[in-house]
Amino acid sequence: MSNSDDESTWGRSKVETVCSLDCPDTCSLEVTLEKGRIVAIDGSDRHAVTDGYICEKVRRFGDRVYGDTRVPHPLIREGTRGEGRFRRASWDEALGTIATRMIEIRDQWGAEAILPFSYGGSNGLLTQDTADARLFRQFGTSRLARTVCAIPTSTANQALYGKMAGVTYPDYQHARLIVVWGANPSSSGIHLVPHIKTAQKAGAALVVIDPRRTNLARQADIHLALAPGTDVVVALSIHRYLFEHDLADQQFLAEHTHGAEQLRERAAEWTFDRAAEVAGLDAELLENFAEMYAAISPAVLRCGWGLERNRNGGNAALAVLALPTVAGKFGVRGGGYSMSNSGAWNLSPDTWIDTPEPDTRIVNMNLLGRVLLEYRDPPIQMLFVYNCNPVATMPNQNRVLEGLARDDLFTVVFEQVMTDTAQLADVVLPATTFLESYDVAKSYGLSNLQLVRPVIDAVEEARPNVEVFAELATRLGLDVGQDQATDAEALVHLTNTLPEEIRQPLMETGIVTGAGDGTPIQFVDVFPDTPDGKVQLFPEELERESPAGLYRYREDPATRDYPLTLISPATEKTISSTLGELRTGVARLQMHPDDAGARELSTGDTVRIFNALGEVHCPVTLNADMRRGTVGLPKGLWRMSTFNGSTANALVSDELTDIGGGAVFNDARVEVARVMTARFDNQHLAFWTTDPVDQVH
Ligand SMILES: Nc1nc2c(c(=O)[nH]1)N[C@H]1C(S)=C(S)[C@@H](COP(=O)(O)OP(=O)(O)OC[C@H]3O[C@@H](n4cnc5c(=O)[nH]c(N)nc54)[C@H](O)[C@@H]3O)O[C@H]1N2
Ligand SMILES: Nc1nc2c(c(=O)[nH]1)N[C@H]1C(S)=C(S)[C@@H](COP(=O)(O)OP(=O)(O)OC[C@H]3O[C@@H](n4cnc5c(=O)[nH]c(N)nc54)[C@H](O)[C@@H]3O)O[C@H]1N2
Ligand code: SF4
Ligand SMILES: [Mo]
Repeated sequence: MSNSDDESTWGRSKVETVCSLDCPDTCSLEVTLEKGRIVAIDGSDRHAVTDGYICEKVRRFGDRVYGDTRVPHPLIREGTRGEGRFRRASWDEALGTIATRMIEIRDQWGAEAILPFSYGGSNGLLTQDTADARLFRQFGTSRLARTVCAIPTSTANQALYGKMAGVTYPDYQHARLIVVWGANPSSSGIHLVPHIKTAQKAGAALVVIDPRRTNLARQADIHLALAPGTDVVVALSIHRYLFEHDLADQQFLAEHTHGAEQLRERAAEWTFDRAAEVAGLDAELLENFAEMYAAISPAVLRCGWGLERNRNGGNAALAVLALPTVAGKFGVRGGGYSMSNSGAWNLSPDTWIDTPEPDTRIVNMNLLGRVLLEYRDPPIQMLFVYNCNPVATMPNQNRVLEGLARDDLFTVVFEQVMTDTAQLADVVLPATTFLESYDVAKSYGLSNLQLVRPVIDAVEEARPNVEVFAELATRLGLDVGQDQATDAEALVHLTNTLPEEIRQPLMETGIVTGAGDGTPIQFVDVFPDTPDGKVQLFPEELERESPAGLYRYREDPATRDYPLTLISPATEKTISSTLGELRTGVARLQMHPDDAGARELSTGDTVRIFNALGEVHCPVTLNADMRRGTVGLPKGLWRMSTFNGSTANALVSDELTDIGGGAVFNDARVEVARVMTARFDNQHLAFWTTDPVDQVH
């Protein structure tokens, strides 16, 4: 069903919807259709923050919708696994095959031998944790801990402040000091950037804390190019300074917090000199920043996700997010912090799933390779992947590939396009995109809920998640609700469970704005919803979880063999691996000229980036914006984007963060060497040319 409600279906028309991809901005979109096909996608003015413009990626989303890599109909594997030979199947045959296999596996091994595997995908409330959750809960499969992103930061944020909403983009204009810490909004949330610029024009100072000189860092008053993984000590040195110089807001601490004394004690050892030495910074610059942060208000801190993806990530997030409390930065517009607002609506899928979670095995998704190869009692016999592309996005790629290569594993991949993961499936099911189905987008950068609606008919035989899981459930004899067989019905069901003050405006106007009219002031409009309403500066449960205790630093694991730190942040070309199929040109390693000089490398040389886990072959680009000792590859590459079919995740271990069991994507240690002849893996080599402007940032 198409919603091209103005003009004739076959003429040119413009239709409004919302981008629900895993991006904090949730833009309002204007999609231009001709003869029922998308011809252009742009930002609309409907949402003030979108302000009529969107990123280049989604402007090109039509190329994905109608592209060659799209999965047009169900597929069943014909050749050997990985060979990429499939035959066309009907939905009936594909779902019948899956249902039969699920029942056989349950009878032989128990239902916990089935692992549903999903993450962001289209990121809305309908595409995940609706019919899928009902089905898997009722069937009693293993449960997935969705830890690949945001778990250290959200665990820290939740422990400190509960689900308190953060400062939203428009209020950055009111700040006099903006601190961007481990975030790169120029790529990963572009609508924040103009608000930062406006504030700067009005005299606000900007500080960026990032191992790379990002676009924003170039325009900052202070750029602290710290070594990855050392944020915890940098933040602690500022806490120490605030406490020691009587700059901590004692009245606020007394009224609104617990645990300040314990935090002060843990920070005591981190003088500027010591922190600067560990973090590889100039101690004076660090001190300048601390003085600025103490002196200037309103000060807002944008905490990103780059700082969580290492062995110290949870404690880093805690120490950073505790800064506005200790410095007393709340209670004014433009003051406080922004993290993720995804919890702020307090919406739990349990409200609309109405099937309790079974007490089955919980599997941390970051361990996928290990899980497939090593877990027993029962071993995983079926992996059901949807909203996710684990070959491209999970740690320890070679172990993931080895696991997926198992002969006795039955893999279902429910996908929009033929991803690297789908290539290894037994059955591939075609999924709709957010332009072909209903959803509810919950913004994690702003504070709103918006309705996503189909603007075109589903391409070929693609179907929305809810519909497919509902049908599969029926085939398994399970009850997922008779009234929820389509995404439209499921939308009505879901929204009917929402409080009336949310449901009504959402269904009538397509948008609901959160606390404080969408621009909440912390400690004025929104407050911590911790058990006693206070900020927990020393959450005991995390002290027990964290291997070295709270606010403790764990040493750099670099060795002589692998002295360089590899990071792999978001780029403007993909959303995680989504749209990776449209990359033109091979990816490039970004490396500081000094590190390159020491290895006699020049721009354009083909290099081997390696450690004990794997190796990546691609050209190198000398880039003085990288910190010395830190090299960068893009996040979300498809295998075809390097010479040997391996990406950054082939070098990332499946060890976990200190808090929350997160992935350590930015904590890989590697060495880099020139190769005269790259090991070309022809199956994955898509290009023989390289694209010189293909930079990390
Ligand atoms: N274009 C685009 N937008 C996206 C995404 C995408 O893939 N592409 N992904 C979306 C998703 S899923 C997420 S989670 C967000 C992530 O958005 P961001 O929070 O911006 O996260 P990253 O891009 O991972 O890293 C941000 C910055 O952290 C730096 N960094 C790396 N290690 C460290 C460290 O140890 N300490 C500090 N202080 N900085 C470090 C990196 O150099 C990078 O510039 O973006 C979302 N938006
Ligand atoms: N090296 C490195 N790796 C990283 C990161 C990093 O910083 N460095 N960051 C990590 C982060 S922040 C994240 S969030 C993860 C994300 O990792 P993933 O969750 O794997 O995200 P995507 O790569 O976008 O893959 C989502 C897939 O879901 C499909 N999809 C979208 N909508 C639907 C739908 O409605 N139905 C179905 N069935 N499928 C759908 C898309 O086509 C896409 O292939 O990657 C992580 N991986
Ligand atoms: S990916 Fe982000 S910036 Fe791009 S259209 Fe979607 S919400 Fe907007
Ligand atoms: Mo993410």
